[in-house]
Amino acid sequence: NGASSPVPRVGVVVFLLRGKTVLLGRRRSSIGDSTFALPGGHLEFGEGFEECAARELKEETGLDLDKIEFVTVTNNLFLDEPKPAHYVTIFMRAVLKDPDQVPQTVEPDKCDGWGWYEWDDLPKPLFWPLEKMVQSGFSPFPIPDSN
Ligand code: 8DG
Ligand code: MG
Ligand code: MG
Repeated sequence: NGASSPVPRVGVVVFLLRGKTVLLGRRRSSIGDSTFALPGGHLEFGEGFEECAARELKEETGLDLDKIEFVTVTNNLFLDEPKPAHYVTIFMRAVLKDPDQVPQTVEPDKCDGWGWYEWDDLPKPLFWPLEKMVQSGFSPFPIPDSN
């Protein structure tokens, strides 16, 4: 299973919602370098989606999550990259356990820094899997319960 036989991998990423804003950071990676992306990473063997979301957020931002839930999944081909990749990306959403907790740049080699961005005024350029969702009219915010 080396470079000659690439396989699809599973990414788990999180819409961390705070008021009308979501947490984004500028990527440092061969894939999507310098674009704004959600925190998240690779699903590890034996892990649940919620578990992976909580672990990656802790590793990348120091933040603790609450109300973690599945939102949607997309299939993303990065075939024009120097190292072609294929990700099935699981999109979760969550809120902060402690609304006053501040994101830290724990992995400065992978992300320039985190910021809260209004959904109606997102930074550019977005990492294209996210850009594609925005273009389709997708919103990560839950529909308010009418009951
Ligand atoms: P790890 O070593 O911590 O497990 O992985 P990582 O270095 O944090 O992985 P990542 O690149 O941040 O995320 C894994 C893949 O998920 C990424 O290469 C492509 C896919 N992915 C998307 N959209 C997004 C997104 O908005 N943010 C992140 N972080 N990954 C995304 O398709
Ligand atoms: Mg990551
Ligand atoms: Mg990571």
